[in-house]
Amino acid sequence: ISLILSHLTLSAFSPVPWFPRRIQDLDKCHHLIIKYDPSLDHGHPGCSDLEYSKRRAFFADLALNYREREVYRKLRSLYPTHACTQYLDAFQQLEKHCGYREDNIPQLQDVSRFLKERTGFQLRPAAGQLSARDFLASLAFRVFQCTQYTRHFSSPMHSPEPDCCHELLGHVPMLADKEFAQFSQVRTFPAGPLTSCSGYCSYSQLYWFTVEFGLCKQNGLIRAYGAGLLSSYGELMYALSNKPEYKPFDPEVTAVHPYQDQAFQPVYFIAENLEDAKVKLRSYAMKIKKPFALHYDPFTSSIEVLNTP
Ligand code: TIH
Ligand code: FE2
Repeated sequence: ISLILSHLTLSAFSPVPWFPRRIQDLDKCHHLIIKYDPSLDHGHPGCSDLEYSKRRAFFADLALNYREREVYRKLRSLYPTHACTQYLDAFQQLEKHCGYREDNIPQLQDVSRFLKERTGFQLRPAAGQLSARDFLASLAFRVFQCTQYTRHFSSPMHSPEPDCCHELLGHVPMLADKEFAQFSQVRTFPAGPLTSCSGYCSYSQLYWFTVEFGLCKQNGLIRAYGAGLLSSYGELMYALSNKPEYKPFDPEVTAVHPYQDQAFQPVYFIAENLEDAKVKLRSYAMKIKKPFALHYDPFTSSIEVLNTP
């Protein structure tokens, strides 16, 4: 007994230190010895060779980002029970035609071509997160602006900002659905050019609680269609856990609901279905008085101002 007790006391004071127990844990073993780092060690033969250092940094980045496959693997396991059917259908297509795989990062051009054929949406590389006005304006042309960098490796299951995991796993599958593509364009158009006018910021809120964090009913169950949920393992689990508050999607209420982007959402809005959400949004947008009317011509991909005061 005294042996067991001394063991218990010992382990209480010195718990087993962390060490990798599963092969996936190797993602956390990336501490580097900098002794021979060419940029720090003056005796290194490549010390003053900038090109060489850059190339080394490039490969170091690849190695550090290796865990991206973890984001893919974990999210993919949640989709069948958490994502809406539109998402699941498109995801299957993307795996078949677009190089969506655990060990591959799909290329912007390939995915853009895929979307263009299906729904007319195109992807465009963005240098970083854009203003709501610019972002929404591009949706009017069925152009989706994509960030190019990856989330920090210390937090693969949730990122406070969009990154390429969010664009590829969150937005792209939904943009491959015809109905949703129309939803994204109809609702925001002509929001872009108007978002800077006072009183029109409600479009950002509507975008946030639908395209980013929207939930919908499907066969009596709640499913996610918002990209911010579909790209975050942590928040996708949380959103369908019954812990947050749920409200029925109603543009009048949603448009004035404040949002925050640094943590999980305290409130989610549930749509009856995507068609219903689209109809409601359309009639909401029609009721808003606008200083000028706009018309989008899909043949020339341009916006015309119809009447100016
Ligand atoms: N939270 C999302 C993710 O982890 O993928 C990224 C974001 C979407 C919208 C704002 S931040
Ligand atoms: Fe997004």
